[in-house]
Amino acid sequence: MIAKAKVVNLALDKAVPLQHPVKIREAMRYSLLAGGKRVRPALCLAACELVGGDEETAMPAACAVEMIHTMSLIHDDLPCMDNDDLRRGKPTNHKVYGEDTAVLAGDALLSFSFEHIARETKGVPADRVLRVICFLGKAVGSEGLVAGQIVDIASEGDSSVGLETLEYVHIHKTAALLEASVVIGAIIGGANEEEIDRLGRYARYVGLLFQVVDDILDVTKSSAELGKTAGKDLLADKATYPKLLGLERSKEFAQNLTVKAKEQLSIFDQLKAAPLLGLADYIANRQN
Ligand code: GRG
Repeated sequence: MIAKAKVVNLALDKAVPLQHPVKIREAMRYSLLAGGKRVRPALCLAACELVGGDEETAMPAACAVEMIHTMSLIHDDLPCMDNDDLRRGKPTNHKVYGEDTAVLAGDALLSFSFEHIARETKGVPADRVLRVICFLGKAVGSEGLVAGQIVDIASEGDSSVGLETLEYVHIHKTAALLEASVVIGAIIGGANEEEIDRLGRYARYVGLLFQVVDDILDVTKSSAELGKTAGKDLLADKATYPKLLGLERSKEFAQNLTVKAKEQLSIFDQLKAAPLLGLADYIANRQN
């Protein structure tokens, strides 16, 4: 993860140089280079390498998924959405550059991500690049991230939200981009249909796992902090797995998802699949 994050950071820095008009480029770079675990690019590169491709070929696509992830965070933090002041330990984009520029920085990152794949992916047949662009577009738009976000907004404060809606939100808001990251890496690397299918299912399990772990961490972290602070219930108006299933069953669910994710990789050489197997464990055991 650390090695992959380093090369991805260098590639992102190079992909979005500071140029005229400086204000928008600064705002794009501010959020893009603000840290972050780089899970999505790491998944993209690892999937490409697993099916026999090399890191360099998938790097433009890996950068693109991080650009899309970053723009979704910029927009998610806006006053009209979650209205957050901090992201990745720094003031949010709109707090630094203003709402107008933050909206535009998100828009610019989104459109540039597709341009970057189309322009910079080298040595891959054009039909594969086209498939990558289609898959990614679908994962981000109103059948993917945007669908998850709109259903999430609509369910805010609704105490009748159940497991089905919760899963819909997570599959679209989080798993869709993780799935796209893995699948486009695999397509670029020359995977066959069964490999693409297995890797897609692996990523959907990992995506859901990501959110279940997030919900568990919210509970365990906020209760650990309760002793120190007045501690308000951070999850008061939001459906979460611990709320709907209880903490213990949520932990069991997370364990099952980890097992299922790893099972999808059984068709691959286990040594070559080690990075993706490890990534599933990393996400299951992460502490932030
Ligand atoms: C995509 C066109 C378009 C618009 C955006 C606002 C929005 C629509 C969607 C919200 C998407 C969102 C914020 C999903 C949550 C994703 C998530 C799990 C974020 C945290 O990811 P980490 O932990 O973060 O990988 P770092 O900072 O490590 O990258």
